[in-house]
Amino acid sequence: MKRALITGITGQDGSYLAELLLSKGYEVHGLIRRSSTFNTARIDHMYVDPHTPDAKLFLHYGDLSDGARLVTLLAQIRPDEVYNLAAQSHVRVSFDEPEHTGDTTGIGSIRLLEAVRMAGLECRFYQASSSEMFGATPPPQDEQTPFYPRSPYGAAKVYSYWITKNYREAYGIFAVNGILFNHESPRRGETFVTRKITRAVARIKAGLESHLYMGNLDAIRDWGYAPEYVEGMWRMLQADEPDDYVLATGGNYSVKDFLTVAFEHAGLNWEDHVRFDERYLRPTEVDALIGDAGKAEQKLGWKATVHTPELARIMVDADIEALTCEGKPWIDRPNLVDWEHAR
Ligand code: NDP
Ligand code: GDR
Repeated sequence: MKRALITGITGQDGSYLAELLLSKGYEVHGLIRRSSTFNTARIDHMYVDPHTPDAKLFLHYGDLSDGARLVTLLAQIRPDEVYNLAAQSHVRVSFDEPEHTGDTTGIGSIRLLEAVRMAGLECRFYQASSSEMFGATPPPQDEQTPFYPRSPYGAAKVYSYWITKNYREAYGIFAVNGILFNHESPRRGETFVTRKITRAVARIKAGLESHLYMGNLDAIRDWGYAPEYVEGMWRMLQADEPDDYVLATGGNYSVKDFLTVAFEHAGLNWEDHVRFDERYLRPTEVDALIGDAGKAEQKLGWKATVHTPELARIMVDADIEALTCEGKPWIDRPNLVDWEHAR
């Protein structure tokens, strides 16, 4: 039985990846942060009491800012695969908290890589790199495209990208960068633009709200479906050689396009409901990200099948359903736990 450690297991991707690895028979360990409120809603449906003999999911307190804890944990767990998904992942917030973002999203990765080395492990290592690293470099972007980050978040991810590559070259660690373009789902954090829109559509449709305040509607993104992207992460670690890969759909949609599809799916017109608030603008914006995932298709057999319009409809349906299920645990919301239908 293979053993994996996921940092960021309570996030969108961490929760889908944990499901995927459990379904493949892995023993899964997750790093979680101590919080005064519960922060495990996305993984509660997978959790079974660790005292039961069939328990396969184990959670450990820790933080990417605490290097000593990472060494102890890695030495104790001795995973075959480490997925570093933890980060302060919000680009707008990274302008408010640049130092914290650098410490977590940047230096956090070297703490984890050092922990792998100090624990003397021969594990495979996945780094959650991002299309935000391309920033101002025009699309289409692929593995050869130069980086030009436009935020403290993007700059921190560039550091993590290079340090992952450096540890591969310097110490022979099987370490890979997955350069993932935006990927979304019903589990997406509520302040990212897609989920903000689909939640608002559901609430406006139900008569609970009438307006939605937003920033730059002209930004272009390549939005894919998160469950497919975690499959790509896993495939990168099963390859014969460590390498870096872009995962993307190749789609070209503006925030306005996403608004149009999402509101129309609920029989609404976005122009009746969306208002501008400059607080959602960024000091420097990334205008257009459109990925070329040809290498992943050729070498890993990975290809996105869910494109942005279908994704928007999946998310609107899930948010409408979530409103009717408010207060129920996630396991009772089929749209949130069943992603097989999209394959
Ligand atoms: P989320 O924001 O949903 O999840 C982030 C996770 O990191 C959460 O589990 C969070 O814990 C954890 N975390 C944050 N800070 C720390 C810390 N200091 N120590 C330990 N854990 C921490 O992100 P996604 O799931 O969307 O993304 C996963 C990774 O992929 C991130 O690194 C992100 O930057 C990157 N990425 C995401 C893309 C996307 O489109 N989703 C595209 C490209 C890259 P808690 O729940 O306690 O807050
Ligand atoms: P992004 O995602 O910055 O691409 O980073 P986000 O959804 O936050 O923004 C996408 C685009 O929408 C514009 N926008 C708004 N964004 C938010 N959040 N709220 C608004 O009200 C709003 N109005 C317009 C933004 O300006 C931007 O152009 C995500 C994160 O998941 C990163 O962690 C990841 O690395 C990248 O995707 C790839």
